[in-house]
This record gives sequence, C-alpha cells and structure tokens, in this order.
Amino acid sequence: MADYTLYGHPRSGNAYKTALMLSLTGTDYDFELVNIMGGGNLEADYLSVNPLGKVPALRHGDLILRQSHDTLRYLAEQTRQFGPDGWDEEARIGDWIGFAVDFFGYGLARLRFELLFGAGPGPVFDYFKATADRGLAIIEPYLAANDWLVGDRSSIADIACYPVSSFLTDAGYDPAGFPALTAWQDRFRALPGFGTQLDLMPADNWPPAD
Ligand SMILES: N[C@@H](CCC(=O)N[C@@H](CS)C(=O)NCC(=O)O)C(=O)O
Repeated sequence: MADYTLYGHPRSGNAYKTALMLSLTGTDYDFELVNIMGGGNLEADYLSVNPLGKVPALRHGDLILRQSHDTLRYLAEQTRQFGPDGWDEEARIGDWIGFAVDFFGYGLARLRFELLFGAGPGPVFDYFKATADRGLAIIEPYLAANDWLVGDRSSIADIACYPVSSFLTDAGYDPAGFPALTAWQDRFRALPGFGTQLDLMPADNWPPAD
C-alpha cells in the first residue's frame, strides 16, 4: 500500500492535475476510481472522504486534501519539486492557478463539457466561449515569449494549467491557431513521469465505446 491515495476519474481535469503531480514527482500512490459519471461521487462512502462530492481527493495518512490546487502545493512542499523559490514566484504561481480556475475551468472545460456531455453549441456554449477566448488570448502570447509559466523551469503553475489546456480540440478549437500553447504542451509532455489521464487514473471502461 502506498503512502498516498488519489481518488479521481480519468474524465476529470482537476483530478488529472493531482495525478500528474504525483507522477512527475515520482511519488507512489494508490488510485481509487470514483465514478463521477454514474453518481459514485455522491454516495455515502465517497462523501465520507470528500463531503463536497467532487474529485480529486488526496489522502496522506490522516490528512485528506480536497482541492486540486492544495494537492499541488502540498506535494511541492513534501517532495521539494515544482514549488516556488521565494515570494515572487509564489505570487506568480498563484496568478496562474487563478487563471486555471477563472479561464480554463470556467471556459475551456465548460465548452468541452457542453460538446461532449451537454447540449452542444448554443447559448450556454457561447457564454463560456467568451471566457475561454479571453483566457487563450492571455496565455498564447505569454507562451510565445516564455517557455514555462513561471521562471525558466516547469512548476506547479504548468501542472495546474496543462490538463484543461489538453481539452482544446474537444472544446471545439483548432490547435493550429495556438502554436505557442501547443509547443508548451509538447515541452510539458516531454517531462519525465508524464502520463495521460488514463495512464495515471486507470479505468476499464473509459472512454465508453460509441
Ligand atoms: N475546486 C475543486 C473542483 C473539483 C471539481 O469540480 N471536480 C469535478 C470533476 S473535474 C467533479 O468532481 N464533478 C462532479 C460533480 O460536481 O458532481 C478542485 O479544484 O479540486
């Protein structure tokens, strides 16, 4: 049994953040699949782990973390990898974690959800597209001038932003329109320990057959 247990689902961009951090830092973990597609996240067993009924959750001994970005900060401290060096980096990492929530979580991730699981194109899609467009207009020129989001090395800022960035095509965008973002994704995927959602959070029947 590993010291850490990750509760998640391969569909979840937030759980993928924690899974990537565990894998990129070479931290052993057990994986518990929570079937968020079938309501497993709202069953009593899982609510005793996370009363919010969301994934991820990360257990380490008696401690349970229930926010993806807390898991990144915690594992950065535990492993001394991918964390900030000083308060300027801490604040810049905070900016990108905020970006991941404000523009990717409430933009790109919502578009993907609408196209794959929701009503498809329509007023809800258009509402979230305005946010996603705004976020992409921020990150694309930034990455045209910088290899990594904070400083000159990969950090938890990149780990917070990569998962939902990988939904670009599923969210209805043509990646060819974002050369700097896709070059950064290539750099990120080349990091030792990188894995896909399914590599890091295995589930027998995901994605479901068409
Ligand atoms: N603030 C949370 C958000 C977690 C979240 O929204 N998880 C989604 C999957 S990406 C979920 O569990 N959704 C199931 C539900 O809300 O029923 C975090 O950053 O960890």
